[in-house]
Amino acid sequence: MFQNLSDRLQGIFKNLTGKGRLSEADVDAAMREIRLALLEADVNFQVVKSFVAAVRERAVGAEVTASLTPGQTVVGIVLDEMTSLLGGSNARLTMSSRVPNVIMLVGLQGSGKTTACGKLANLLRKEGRRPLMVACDVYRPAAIDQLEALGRELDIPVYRGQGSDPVHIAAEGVKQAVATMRDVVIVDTAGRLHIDEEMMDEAARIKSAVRPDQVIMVVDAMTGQDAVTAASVFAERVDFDGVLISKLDGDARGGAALSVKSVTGKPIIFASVGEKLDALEPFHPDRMAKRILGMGDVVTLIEKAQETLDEQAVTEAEERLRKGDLTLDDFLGQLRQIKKMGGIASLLQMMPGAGRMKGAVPEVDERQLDRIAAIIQSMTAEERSKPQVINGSRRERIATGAGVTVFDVNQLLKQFAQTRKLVKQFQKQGGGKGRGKFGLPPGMQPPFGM
Ligand SMILES: Nc1nc2c(ncn2[C@@H]2O[C@H](COP(=O)(O)OP(=O)(O)OP(=O)(O)O)[C@@H](O)[C@H]2O)c(=O)[nH]1
Ligand SMILES: [Mg+2]
Repeated sequence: MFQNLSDRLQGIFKNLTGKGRLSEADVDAAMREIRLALLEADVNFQVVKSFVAAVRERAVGAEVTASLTPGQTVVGIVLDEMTSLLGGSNARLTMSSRVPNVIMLVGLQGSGKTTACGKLANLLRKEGRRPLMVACDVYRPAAIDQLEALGRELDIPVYRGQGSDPVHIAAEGVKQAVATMRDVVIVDTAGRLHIDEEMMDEAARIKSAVRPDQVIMVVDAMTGQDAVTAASVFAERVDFDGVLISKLDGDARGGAALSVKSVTGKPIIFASVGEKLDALEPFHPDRMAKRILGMGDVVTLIEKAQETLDEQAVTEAEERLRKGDLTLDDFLGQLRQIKKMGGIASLLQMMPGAGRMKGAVPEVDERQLDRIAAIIQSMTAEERSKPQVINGSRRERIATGAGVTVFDVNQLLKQFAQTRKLVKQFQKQGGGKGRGKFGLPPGMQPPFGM
């Protein structure tokens, strides 16, 4: 999959990571090569441009860490940006509580809609659903036969309806599902060679007749830019919810997969990786990026270094704590750790005894954490380490910078002062051992109740 692109990028990285130091010229040369490799993979020009710009900007401002060479740092940034190019987090099929749910597949001719219909039905059945496939490609009798053959192979019913009006067949298909107790309907539609008015009009009419929970655009990974253009026209005219990228098992260049999210704004939900009926899987942007960059080992190394970095920060904070001089930066660090671990609510759930206190566990507004972070981030380095310098006019500036009121800033500073006092007392009492996981003494938490 994406073999060419993968080989090219790996070559570039080998060059980069082999060097102990990176000059700006090294970075520039690597960026030029990455740009070329992406263009050759048929990634959309604009997408390439902003991708390279983003990587370059981060690479220039990147912190140099002891555990990674500059080259490895750059590779880490490329991985990160490529993951977000592919959609960032995993997108899921979202369906309503209505019965039956309706999923409609659209796409250009030969993109793999009918096959995807069977694969999706198969996947959903594995999740305990009872699918019905509806054949709305009335232009080629062979298309209906094809879906019926898939249905027989999978032992999943197919509704073929009567007449030649796909809108009517789709609507009747939904009724059929109700009558036969099927809880999810998958509508296969006709594709055309090019996106045209007629095709989009028909898709729009089927859509308004059956009101699908999800419209999925099937995009052939082998076709590159054309498919992405078609998808973006479709997004404007008919609108869809997500992409199923097909034929990823072939020697696709990668352009379609890498461009479609940026160009259409719609996430890739599924990847089809073969002709067999079980060759459909949820799409994971992070795994795909790693695969393209072909770098299991390097990735592990980078992730490890990241962890050490966090550990280092925690140890440093603990050191300061022991001396009793907690800074606002430490505070921010604690907040970030908490967020990373899934937020306060999930953290509280993990605490011993939390189960017994059901209902007593306070509802914490996670947005408060963001607000506190915003306030601290609006402070200068000096203000963070010596909050006592924060006078009235500084408070106003910080409040404006963070988009909060001066009252909020005052509250945070007050809570921080109290916390610091507590820490000092705690230290005097001979505490310091048995510190909480986050460097704060047990029972002490950041001031999220401000
Ligand atoms: N290798 C591979 N082949 C696929 C995949 N998905 C579909 N195909 C093949 O692509 C061809 C077209 O698939 P169809 O499902 O008929 O495509 P379609 O979009 O329904 O086509 P029309 O109905 O003509 O618009 C078939 O030969 C499929 O076997 C895939 O993920 N991998
Ligand atoms: Mg078809």
